[in-house]
Amino acid sequence: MNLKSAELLRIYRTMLLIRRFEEKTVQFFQAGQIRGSLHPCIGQEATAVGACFALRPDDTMTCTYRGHGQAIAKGLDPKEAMAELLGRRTGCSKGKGGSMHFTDPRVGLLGENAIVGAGIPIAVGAALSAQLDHDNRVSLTFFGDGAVNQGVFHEALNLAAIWSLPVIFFCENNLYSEMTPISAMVKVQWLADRAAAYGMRAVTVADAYDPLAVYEATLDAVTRARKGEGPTFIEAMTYRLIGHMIGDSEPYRTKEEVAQWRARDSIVAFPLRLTAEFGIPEARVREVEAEVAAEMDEIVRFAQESPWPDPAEAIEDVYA
Ligand SMILES: Cc1ncc(C[n+]2csc(CCOP(=O)(O)OP(=O)(O)O)c2C)c(N)n1
Ligand SMILES: [Mg+2]
Repeated sequence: MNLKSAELLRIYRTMLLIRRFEEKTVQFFQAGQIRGSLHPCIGQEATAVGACFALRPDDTMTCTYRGHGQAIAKGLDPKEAMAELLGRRTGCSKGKGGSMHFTDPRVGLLGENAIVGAGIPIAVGAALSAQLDHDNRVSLTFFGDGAVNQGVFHEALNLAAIWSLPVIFFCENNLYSEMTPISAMVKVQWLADRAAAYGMRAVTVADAYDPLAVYEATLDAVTRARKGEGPTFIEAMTYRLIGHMIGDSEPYRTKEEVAQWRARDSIVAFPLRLTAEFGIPEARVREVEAEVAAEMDEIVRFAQESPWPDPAEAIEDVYA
């Protein structure tokens, strides 16, 4: 691992910002200020940040309805993300997309997607365009363990393998698909085995609460893809620390199981590691935390002070 202190702190800063951002979205949702449904990524910050840290700004990415953190890690302005959630005109989708439809082509964010598995073929298409353009870009798609039984998952993986496309299939295996445990959906132990069956490289990150392990696995996949060595499937073992969505009373898992993962929370563990393992002074870590708090105030102020869209704008940017 040859990351410099500044890079390690940037990883922590982004993870912490995402955690604080998501906590704020929960508050706004409970106060009735965010409409629709909300699927926070609390607990899964290390996958979002570790993976996106290995990407260039011009690389493309797709993700799911649990994608606020991934979008921010890819470079989406968190002010525009919060404004989008509050339905404001300054939001990344002009306030018309909401929580599950963050999109920003300026940072390679080709979109969140509410349909399970639907971002996967879009990412394969982006990888094909990168291959045809010879521009060395890669494409990464985040999806959950629940997506691996969708037909399009298999079609997309096969196509990417036979055409050696520069795509990274990033599966966040958080052990549940909504309220269904993975053991009730899949007979194999490792989802990576499915991808290997299509003839691509497939790896499992056993501890995807460690952003550096995620980064290393992704960087390796990205390096291979840029060299023309084709796709990689990454299965990242992670866990969401709160319900599937706000309103989920979590009857399908035990408090003990959640507590075990909470004890390993990367937002707590990683800053301790920065000091103990990498020798970064604690004062620097505290500075980063203060910066994040100040940035969050600014994000909330920007979103709340932003104008509402005019009803006449409702059908602008709609393709039919
Ligand atoms: C095609 C399709 N089927 C069903 C749903 C309903 N649904 C929404 S989220 C979800 C669970 C997906 O779980 P997973 O892929 O593991 O992602 P996670 O929520 O755990 O991040 C389901 C079944 C949907 N959105 N799209
Ligand atoms: Mg899941």
